[in-house]
Amino acid sequence: MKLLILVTLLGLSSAQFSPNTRSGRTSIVHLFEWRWADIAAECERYLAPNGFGGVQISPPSESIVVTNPSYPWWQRYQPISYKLCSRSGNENELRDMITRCNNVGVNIYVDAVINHMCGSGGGAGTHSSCGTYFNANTKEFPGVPYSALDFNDSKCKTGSGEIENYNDVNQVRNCRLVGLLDLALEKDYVRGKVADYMNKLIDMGVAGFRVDACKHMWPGDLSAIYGRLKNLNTKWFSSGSRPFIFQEVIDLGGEPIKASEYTGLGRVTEFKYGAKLGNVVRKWNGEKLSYLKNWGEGWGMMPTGKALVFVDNHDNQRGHGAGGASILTFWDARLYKIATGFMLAHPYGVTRVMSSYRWNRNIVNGQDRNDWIGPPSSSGGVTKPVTINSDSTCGNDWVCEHRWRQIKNMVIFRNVVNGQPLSNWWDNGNNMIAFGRGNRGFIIINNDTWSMDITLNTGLPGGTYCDVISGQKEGSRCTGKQVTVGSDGRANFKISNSDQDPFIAIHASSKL
Ligand code: AAO
Repeated sequence: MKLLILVTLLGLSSAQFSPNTRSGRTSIVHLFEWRWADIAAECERYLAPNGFGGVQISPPSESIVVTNPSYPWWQRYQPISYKLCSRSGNENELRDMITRCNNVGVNIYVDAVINHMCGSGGGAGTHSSCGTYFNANTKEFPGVPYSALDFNDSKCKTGSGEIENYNDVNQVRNCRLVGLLDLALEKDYVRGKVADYMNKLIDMGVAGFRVDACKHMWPGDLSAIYGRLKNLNTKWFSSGSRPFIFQEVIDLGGEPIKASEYTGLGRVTEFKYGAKLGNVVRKWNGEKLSYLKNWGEGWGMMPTGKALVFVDNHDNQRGHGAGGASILTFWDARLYKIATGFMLAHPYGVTRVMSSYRWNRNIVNGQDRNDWIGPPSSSGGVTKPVTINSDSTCGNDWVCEHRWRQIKNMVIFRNVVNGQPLSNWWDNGNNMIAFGRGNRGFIIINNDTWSMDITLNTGLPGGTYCDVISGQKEGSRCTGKQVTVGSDGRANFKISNSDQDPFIAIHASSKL
């Protein structure tokens, strides 16, 4: 028995931190609101050939359908049951996607909404994505089934039943987050239903989970649920593999609930990363690129082995969640590429690339009144397919940041330099920096307002390399700038402050 407990503990403490990515792949992409059929095709035609490790998908569970406002993206964060039909497709399409992505070595991570069901004002009826009846007033969700006994309300001590004060840990975890009916996860029955849902997905072949709203769940309850999860499906993963767990906890400092309460259970989303990097790249608050020399733990972030990092996410790119105005998104494309390029070159954390859709912003006093708008849709809230243009960009208002040459090529860069230490740091004390990753890759950025012309030690073997930002290596030719590295490892770099993309990246596989 003791041995069993020890083995279980060891399993928990070592395994859930690995994204289980295959063959040297290192990054995840969030294909926010994509249909399962489109993700399956994207795995085969783009993600696998370009070395992406996996996809975070939008919640696959049955959700409420909201018509006022008209089919907002956030309706999917209001579960009605754990049946697998959603705006992205039905269970068969989900299964087909998981199978096809796994078959080309691209993992699927499910966004698991397990803290709550729909909002208390969600009404009663069959306005749900599989058409299952529910009653939010009486807290009945027969599709699971859950009844009023399975919710936390009796434990919440605020007058409104809502979280009123983030400084009160009990409120944050026992009361309703923005009106969402809060599940009683200390109940064995509720834990069982949640674990059944996650285990069904594991059997279908998913590699792990983004767990939504973890700040609002007690770590002990989460630990119990994770402990009930099966190992990954051995059709695709080696025997004994644990599901990758990355938990959404917004910890920018200043609240009693800390990310560190969750880092023993799995990785945690590091929200400081995008908020601070946004300030640096925008040069706000006197920040400079040269200050990034001790980026990571040196900036008060969690240990690298615990962190899931990103420049923006589906919340803070539209003013939800946290991070504030500094967050960079595709709307600021030039700075966004610099930030994403830096993230993918730097060794800290497991990296997640965002892939968005365009919507009509309506910013009034710094707030987007259209922050609710759902994915590109035809009438009735039917999500439009992701079409691919002849130049490999996406149509139908899908932004596909992961297909931008600079970002796609930096995903490859990260794979090529995987495991190499940060090396040969250089900066000008201002906004020009450069660093290498052992003898495998080198990046140099000019975010100053004047041009750069500098010779630096790259740490790379001598030869001619193709810059993967201004172009890329195609066969034996280079469509971008060429960089000549001498036998001493030194190379000259010229970057004008007015270059479209003021950075250069070269690596072992871009050698001509
Ligand atoms: C919708 C409607 C609501 C309605 C509700 C129920 O918008 O008006 O009441 O339905 O009918 C998403 C949307 C919500 C949506 C919900 C359900 O964002 O608008 O509500 O679906 O449809 C907190 C949580 C965090 C959460 C985040 C949005 O801690 O877990 O809020 N993110 C996840 C998902 C998200 C989803 C849910 C959870 C729910 O990623 O998409 O909601 O499933 C502070 C706290 C944070 C807190 C934020 C926002 O942040 O620290 O924990 O996040 O406030 O309330 C500074 C501080 C920073 C602070 C920030 C903002 O930056 O440093 O700490 O200011 O004040």
